[in-house]
Amino acid sequence: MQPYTADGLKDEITRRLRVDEGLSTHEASPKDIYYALAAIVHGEIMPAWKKTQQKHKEKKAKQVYYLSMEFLIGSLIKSNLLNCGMLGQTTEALKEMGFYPEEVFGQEQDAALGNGGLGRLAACFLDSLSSLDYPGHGSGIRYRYGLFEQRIIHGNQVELPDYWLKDPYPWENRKEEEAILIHFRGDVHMFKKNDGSLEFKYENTDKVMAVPYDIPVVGYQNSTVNTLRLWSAEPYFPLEGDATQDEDFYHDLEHQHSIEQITGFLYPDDSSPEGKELRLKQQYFLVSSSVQNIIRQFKDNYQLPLSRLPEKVVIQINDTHPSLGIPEMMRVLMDGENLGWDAAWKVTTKVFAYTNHTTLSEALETWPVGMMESLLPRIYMIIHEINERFCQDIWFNREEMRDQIPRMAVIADGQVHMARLAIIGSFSVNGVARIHTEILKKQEMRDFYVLSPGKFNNKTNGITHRRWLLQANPRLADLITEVIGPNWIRRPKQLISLMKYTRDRPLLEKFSAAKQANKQALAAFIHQRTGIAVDPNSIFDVQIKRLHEYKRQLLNIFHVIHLYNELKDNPQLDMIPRTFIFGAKAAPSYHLAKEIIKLINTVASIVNYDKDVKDKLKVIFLENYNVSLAEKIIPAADISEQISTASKEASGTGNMKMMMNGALTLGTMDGANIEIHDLVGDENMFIFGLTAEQVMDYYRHGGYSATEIYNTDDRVKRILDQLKLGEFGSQEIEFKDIYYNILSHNDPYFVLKDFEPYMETHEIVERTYRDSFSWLQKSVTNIAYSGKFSSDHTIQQYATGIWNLKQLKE
Ligand code: 4GP
Repeated sequence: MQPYTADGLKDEITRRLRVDEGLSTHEASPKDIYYALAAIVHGEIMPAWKKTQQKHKEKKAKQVYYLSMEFLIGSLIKSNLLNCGMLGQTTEALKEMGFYPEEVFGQEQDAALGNGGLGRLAACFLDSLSSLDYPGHGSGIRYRYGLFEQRIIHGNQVELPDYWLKDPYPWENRKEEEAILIHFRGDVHMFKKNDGSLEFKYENTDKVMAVPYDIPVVGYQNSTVNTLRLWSAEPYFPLEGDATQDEDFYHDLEHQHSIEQITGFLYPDDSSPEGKELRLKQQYFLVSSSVQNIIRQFKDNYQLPLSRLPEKVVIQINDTHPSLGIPEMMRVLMDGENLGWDAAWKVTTKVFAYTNHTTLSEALETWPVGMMESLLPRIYMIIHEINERFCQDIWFNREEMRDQIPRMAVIADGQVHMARLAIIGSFSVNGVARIHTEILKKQEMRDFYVLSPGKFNNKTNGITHRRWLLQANPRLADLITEVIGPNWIRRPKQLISLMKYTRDRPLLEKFSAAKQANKQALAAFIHQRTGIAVDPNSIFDVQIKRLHEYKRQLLNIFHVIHLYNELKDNPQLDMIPRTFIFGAKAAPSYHLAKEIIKLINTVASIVNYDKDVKDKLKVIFLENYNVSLAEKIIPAADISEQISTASKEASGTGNMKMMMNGALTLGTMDGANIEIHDLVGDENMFIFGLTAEQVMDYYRHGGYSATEIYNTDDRVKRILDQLKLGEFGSQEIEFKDIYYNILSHNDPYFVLKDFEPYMETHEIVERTYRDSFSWLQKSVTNIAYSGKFSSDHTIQQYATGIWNLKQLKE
């Protein structure tokens, strides 16, 4: 890629505006500028993209395909500019042209094609694959509507559709000529061939076209551009004169609409049977298009027999959602390519690898047999056969495990168990943080671990330091480069050299100044969004993540209520001003989570306007939390709240992002917090609360009483009574459901149990913050050790430990 100068860019933007839109720069809006800029960047990317594809073909290198129902890529303009080496010049050029760069970049709507951690991880992994020159691609769904847009109205979450494709999306290339035909339903016929083997043919299937849209995944200044291929469902129009097709049917508008629905929404509401079937359709749509595409590319690129597929292809499935890829691969190999069962199974089980992202039971997918059988008859037959053979194998070869068969069978209790299918059909099963993998091995997947211990491995998550530090926090990134030079950008572990400077006062002051400037910027943003003035000298205490009971936003807001109660009792209370910042979306059908959002907003509406509180306490709920908002908040965080009930958060990745930006973690010994703790120790983070062992012990043996705490801790009683009676502040809003959930269900996430240690730890936080030098040392220590959590490191581990993939340097 030829680097542009700022002047060159100005000329090119001006030229494009004139040629494409007939506009002068004076007439152009920020959106016009954005599109001109995106076209220039796309033009820069195209040749490198083509070259990367050629290189992969020529070198006949092994490829990884990352299959995921979610890719939470956010906005691409800045990261593409950064990775193309054009961000600095562009910023300069835009300013000189009289535009605010952030306003221009802000014209791009986030591609919110994911819900949270799992989807964002997939996006970070793609960035690292390209930046490290690995041949690795994403395969996902091009939802026309991404994750809903959240509005807060009278404190309540209201969901609006996220029509992110309203304006043209400049990064995608439609590849109609590479469309793939997908079959649903229909009749399966079995024939015996001359050699005695069986042949399967399908008739009367519902046919759907999967049309790929390719998005370039640009590596960091290395000319590698991989592909994120997103599939869109479109009606299939048979060729004219094909007498077997009923024209009227296929032109029926309702039918067309139902096909387009397949890729209509991310996560359709699955509370109704129809909705659930639509999700199953989405899953099969993704895997069928991906697997057929992979086989086609393999044939085109390698000219090898399919038995050698595992030498050239590995498919990583992101949670169980794409695990139908396993029977789909069997189907393609057997029915399409004439391999026998044993040969096909040998290939399949050497190609698939599975990552688990959660042990929450409600997330362990199962599908009713009836639904699977009618929607995907051939796939169901194959799953049935996989199950039979698996159960028989245990029965005959592992007699000591016979009793476990009902717990391990893929088909049991009238359901198809997707995690079991994923484990059986994969050569690798990994968790996403050390403790998570241990829990999988010892508990959730214990039987499978006993059966095949060698499959199980850990790959602790990571985040791309390019987006989350270099791009999101240029003040800090520039300062780091000033201190230790630029090598950390390609080798993030070199951030550790910052440890040499933790006693250098003048230098630490510079880190402090960068944080302060970021806090000022966020304060300005908050003011513009909410009209509330927050004090940039207060502690910015941040909890941003999906709203879930286990993540315990409730514990956080209980602490805020407690502080508020204290301030009401004693307005002279000596405390460092605090700003509590929340960002969270709740699943539309998750009532309690929405109540918690309402509670946070209610507390905010009281606290922020109470004269007694003055400026000591502010509560900010920023609506519509998404990737772009995270990029604004994270650089300004002082405290990173990672307070899940121990054992519940598989890893967390927000914890890594905030650590990398110099926030101190206030957290439980859960997920990757434990690995942060391994690195920085008790002195540089604030750990509190029950351990995973203790939590699991309570679940197993009981012995915890929430009511007892309610009856003995006056602070807790006061808060809960305020919720129940609606006596909170001057408002008459009751939060009885929260109250009863805690007391009648014995506080399933141990909010009350961890309340006391959480309060104490907050006091320690405050004392620590008063010593600004020591705080800065801790902050820089966190940044220094955060390189280990770059997704570059994680991807290296996947590449060597699971994928057996080589970097393709020039
Ligand atoms: C999330 C986990 O909750 C989080 O701990 C982890 O860091 C992230 O995956 C990436 O591995 N799970 C999901 C999900 O987002 O949908 O199950």
